[in-house]
Amino acid sequence: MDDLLARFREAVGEAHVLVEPDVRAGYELDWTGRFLGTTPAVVRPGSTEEVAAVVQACGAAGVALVPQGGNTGLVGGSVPLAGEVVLSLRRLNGLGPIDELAGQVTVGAGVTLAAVQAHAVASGWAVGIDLAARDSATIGGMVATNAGGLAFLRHGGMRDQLAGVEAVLGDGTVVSHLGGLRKDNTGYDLAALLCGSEGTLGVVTAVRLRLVAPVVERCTALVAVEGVAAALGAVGTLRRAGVVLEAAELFLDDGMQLVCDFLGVARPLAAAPAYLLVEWAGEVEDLGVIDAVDAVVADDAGRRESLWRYREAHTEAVNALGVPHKLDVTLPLPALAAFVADVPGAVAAVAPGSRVVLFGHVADGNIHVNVVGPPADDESVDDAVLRLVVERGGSISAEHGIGTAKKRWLHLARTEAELHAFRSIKRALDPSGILNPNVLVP
Ligand code: FAD
Ligand code: 2HG
Ligand code: ZN
Repeated sequence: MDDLLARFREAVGEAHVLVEPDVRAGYELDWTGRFLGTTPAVVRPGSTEEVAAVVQACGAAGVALVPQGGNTGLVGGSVPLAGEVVLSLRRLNGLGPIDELAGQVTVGAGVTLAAVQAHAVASGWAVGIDLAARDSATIGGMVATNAGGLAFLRHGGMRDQLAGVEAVLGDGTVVSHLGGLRKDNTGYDLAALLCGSEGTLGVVTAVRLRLVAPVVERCTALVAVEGVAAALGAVGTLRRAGVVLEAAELFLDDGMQLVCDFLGVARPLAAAPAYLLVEWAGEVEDLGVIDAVDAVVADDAGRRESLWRYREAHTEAVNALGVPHKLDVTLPLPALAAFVADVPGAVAAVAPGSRVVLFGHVADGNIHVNVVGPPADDESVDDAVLRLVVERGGSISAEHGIGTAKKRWLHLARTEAELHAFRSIKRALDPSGILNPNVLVP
């Protein structure tokens, strides 16, 4: 290890090899507090060449590494659970010029989403992806997890925003395809493959992003609804009427109470079984097509943001209750209402007395099942919920990925032939198996 640390210092400079326990600590624990590891060193390269040098040094020493961006991942994939070196990409924070003709930009992997959003807005463009962790989550981490988020309904996920990627593979070679050509039919789409690979195939160092047109007139409404079926019905009505929805989010009444207590704010409207938060490009009157019993509508930035807080603060409010088991799942839309109704019972059967908080991106069929109560290492609740999801035709990961948290259940979602192909790809791009070896691929 001393030799390896010396090679790291040579590659990135002494100041960027962090070995002090109190400095390492923030890189060793995940955002949820459920996954805690330990690392001999956190290495912070400042260029693609430095990343390649660190990867080569790890390869030569046979030491594994975990790439880390903002450490906001929710499946235990960004922390060194088996004593890996942490490779922090946050210093790769360059923002390239906006390509006004193509509507694209190239950015470093360590740039935060919020920084790219501000950069795009300053040039009259917007980024087609958004999430509540925007101030910390990095573009490289979002590529690695193929993040979804709040704008998925309108613009798709991270893979849909990609026009190219640069990455360092497991043997230290650099693959770079950042030209951003819209039509470019020249073989394997490495950007699409690296997207969602969770740091197991390559370390993303730079990303070419497609930008979208900014929305000039935007409205947000929080609508009281009877439940999931009513929320989906309202979304369908709005879409059929030609309303261009930017987001459609759902949370339940106990979530509303939890967030109000956590933030110390009043309820924005009378209690209802559930709440649908919709955002659209248009005018306040557009909401008239749905039959809303009670709704609060906002068309200025300040009031819109305060409505969003009731939804976005769920994750922090749940964390304040205790260490959560997070099960981010998708169901076919016709099965969603029954799933939401049945989950509390399925949880109670294996972990009586647990608190279950359900919310999510309803129009995408994506529900975040949060369970607080069972010890961090007790997986019975995870097992019960994921099996229920598969029984009902859903996916065990909608947008957060597999990480270490769901690796044990990947076989429920993928055939043995698919897993065999995964392993072959892993061996080809990371022959010594040093890139995040304990996540995703069983
Ligand atoms: P990290 O947490 O650092 O890493 C995540 C994974 O990516 C790890 O496996 C890591 O090894 C790998 N990785 C990181 N950087 C690189 C790189 N440069 N190259 C290769 N591999 C890398 N997710 C959603 O999809 N939708 C949401 O709406 C959403 N909302 C969130 C809200 C909150 C409050 C929080 C805390 C999280 C939320 N997340 C959401 C989860 C998280 O923000 C995303 O998974 C995000 O993409 C992680 O980015 P990161 O930079 O923090 O990555
Ligand atoms: C969100 O949609 C994130 O807010 C986090 O994906 C979900 O906290 C969660 O379970
Ligand atoms: Zn989400």
